[in-house]
Amino acid sequence: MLLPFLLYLSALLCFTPARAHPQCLDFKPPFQPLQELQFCAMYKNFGCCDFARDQELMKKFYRIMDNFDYYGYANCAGYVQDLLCQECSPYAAHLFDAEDPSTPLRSIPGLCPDYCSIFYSKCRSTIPLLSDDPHLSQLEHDRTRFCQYLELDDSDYCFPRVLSNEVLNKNLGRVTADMDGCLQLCLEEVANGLRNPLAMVHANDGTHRFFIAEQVGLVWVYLPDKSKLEKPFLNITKTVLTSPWEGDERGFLGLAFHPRFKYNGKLYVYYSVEVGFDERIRISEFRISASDMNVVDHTSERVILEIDEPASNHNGGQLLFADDGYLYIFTGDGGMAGDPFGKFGNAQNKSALLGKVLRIDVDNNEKGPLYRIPPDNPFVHERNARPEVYAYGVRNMWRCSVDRGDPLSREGKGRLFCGDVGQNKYEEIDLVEKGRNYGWRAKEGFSCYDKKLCANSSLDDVLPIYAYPHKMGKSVTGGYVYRGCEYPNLNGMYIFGDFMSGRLMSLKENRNTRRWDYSEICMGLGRTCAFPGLINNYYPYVISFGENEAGELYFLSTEVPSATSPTGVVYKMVDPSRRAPPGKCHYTPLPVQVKSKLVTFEPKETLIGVEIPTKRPKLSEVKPTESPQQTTKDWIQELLDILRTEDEYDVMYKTTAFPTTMTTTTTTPRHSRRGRRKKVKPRAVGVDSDFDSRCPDHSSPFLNYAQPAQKMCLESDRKTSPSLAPFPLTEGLLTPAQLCALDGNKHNRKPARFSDATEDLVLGV
Ligand SMILES: *[C@@H]1O[C@H](CO)[C@@H](O)[C@H](O)[C@H]1NC(C)=O
Ligand SMILES: *[C@@H]1O[C@H](CO)[C@@H](O)[C@H](O)[C@H]1NC(C)=O
Ligand SMILES: *[C@@H]1O[C@H](CO)[C@@H](O)[C@H](O)[C@H]1NC(C)=O
Ligand SMILES: [Ca+2]
Ligand SMILES: [Ca+2]
Repeated sequence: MLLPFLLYLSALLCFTPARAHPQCLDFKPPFQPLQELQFCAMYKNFGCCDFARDQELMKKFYRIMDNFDYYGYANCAGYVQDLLCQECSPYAAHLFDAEDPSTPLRSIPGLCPDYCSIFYSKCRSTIPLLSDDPHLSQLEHDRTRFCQYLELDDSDYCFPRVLSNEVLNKNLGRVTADMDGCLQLCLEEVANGLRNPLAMVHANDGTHRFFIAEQVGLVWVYLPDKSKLEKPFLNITKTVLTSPWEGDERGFLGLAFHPRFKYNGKLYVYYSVEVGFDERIRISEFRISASDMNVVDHTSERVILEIDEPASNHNGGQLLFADDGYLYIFTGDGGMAGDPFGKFGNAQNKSALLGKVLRIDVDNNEKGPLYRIPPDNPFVHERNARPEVYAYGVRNMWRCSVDRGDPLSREGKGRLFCGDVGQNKYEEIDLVEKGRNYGWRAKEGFSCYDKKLCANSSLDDVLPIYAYPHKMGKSVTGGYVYRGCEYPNLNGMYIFGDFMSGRLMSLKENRNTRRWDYSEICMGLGRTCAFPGLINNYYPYVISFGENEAGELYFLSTEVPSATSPTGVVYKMVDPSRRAPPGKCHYTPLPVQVKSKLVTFEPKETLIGVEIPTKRPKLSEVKPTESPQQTTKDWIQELLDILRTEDEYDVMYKTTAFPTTMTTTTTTPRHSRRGRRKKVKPRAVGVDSDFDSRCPDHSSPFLNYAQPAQKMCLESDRKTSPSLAPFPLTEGLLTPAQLCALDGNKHNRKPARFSDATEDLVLGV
């Protein structure tokens, strides 16, 4: 009984405007053409045609217009150009009913009735030249039925109204955001079945392989086509210290390939070990096997550095090579809570290797010491300071990355970003620079933690570029500045997440103010992610981020954060609003000699809560030339082939049916979807289109994975729920959406790794 009422209420509270969903005939987002279009100039800045396609359309136009005398030309040239060029519209898929691969494409774009009427009366003789749809030729003598046939179910998208629709055109080409400014991205599943996957790296050797590490001490090789090698790349499960405990921060924690791996075959790993009664972290060097480029030579291990760990938590774990070619090691403060070791903790103690960013030189270490100190390390001349120290005042940096810099200007290149996990109140993002003090334990985020140390004028610390309170998440997972090629809107955005809340976030530097602007990242609402192969939900324990060799961005999360639970998934970030122009991001991976068996990737996740209506009831009466069920062809390829063919309109229409390989349900009746949703595993998700956009209650992923059955968070709920009363931590008023988010967060409390939730309980801090 309650559910229909809530639905009704949500309908009252929210209004549902047309939600923009630009999409091209190849089922992908539109783009800015590399070379300006000459013929369909109205789509020269943003649309679905590149220069070559534009030229073809122009040729086709002249072929058609050759049939007309001067008056015919004068009357109809504009119409013919309009109709041909709608293929280049950013809404081409809507105009041609190509959003759903299972329904036939139109041969003429959907026209608004008034436009169609005039077109019909002036230029109907062009119809057989534009289309050989037999239906159209039957209707050639009946204007009303002709124009009915060309109408679109969704009249917002008909031509030319689509051009003047403000909602559809206002932010066209930019990242879609909801009313609260939450950026709506989508995901592509890349790998699954992983047990606490905590690193994804590439070897920078031109092969475009990616390597995924599991906490237990296994590293797997994946080829660019997502297939996985059955034989592990590295297996040190026997040596690695970890447990199935969901709060365990020990294990295989990081790996980094030498920048010249291609030539020297070296890689570095960071893991927990037990030596006698001591727990340590160990940084080791390995070499690739001489006989198999996809396997490490397990006998080649050389221990570069070992550090005693006084407690089982806060073990750091990031390893990376920065642009200077040195190896950076990010240690935790040792553990417990409040950095209790020594007089003022480890992090502020430069004689300790814990709570630091270390920098060492591992080149030319065949003879002599396994590593050297870079001569310009900041404290090499300071008495009692360890010369490895590069930066200090670190609590437990979990995931750091180097900015590749703007692809054109190189701006930002070499910056070192980290997420430093907080104690009781704040999580922070830092820009790590040489010799600087990152504050811990004097400070946590912007606030004082140890009042005495904090008041000391010699602290001279660097504040984070961003910090957030524990109402938003309790354990930051640092990410990357997006510098990939495929999604130009994301360039320069630092994208990161929170392990506990599952929140995805972004920072972008304002070039004028030099401040970092924050935007939350949500999963696309409604049909925003309704593209083949894309999904709008993920498991909430965001463990790590990764970049592939081309710079595309990924994150790794899991449903149950235990080193034995095979629920980890790797997701690729996708901007559904805009892609790079075709051909721009092309690369050819170097061949990989595979000796092990290959396991083909099988995606398990689906787009949920989105129904793609089967449109064009009128056309569905037309018998398809082949049944959707019987064919297993790759319909994208098929369509691309068709699009490449000369006189594509003719062929396009003949091929009326495409296999339904889309992951969405096209036939599930509305009312049953909620039932289905309840069964899905908890995950962060983009929301049903029928509880569309403007509802504050669906602005955050928390609501959705927290408890699907309770995910509605309405004004009325809030009033009756005392737990949602004012939140002390945040200055000013929270928006309803934020309140909802907090409420969702409340449902999601579970023990978790890399966080202090458990620690704070245990230690009562
Ligand atoms: C990893 O090595 C251990 C022995 O050290 C072995 O028992 C285990 O099966 C190996 N795992 C894989 C996936 O090969
Ligand atoms: C700093 O750390 C070193 C190495 O762990 C330790 O021996 C020393 O006592 C510490 N100093 C202080 C003041 O705590
Ligand atoms: C401030 O810090 C410096 C350097 O760590 C130390 O020598 C000094 O005693 C501190 N001052 C106070 C008042 O704690
Ligand atoms: Ca520790
Ligand atoms: Ca700090």
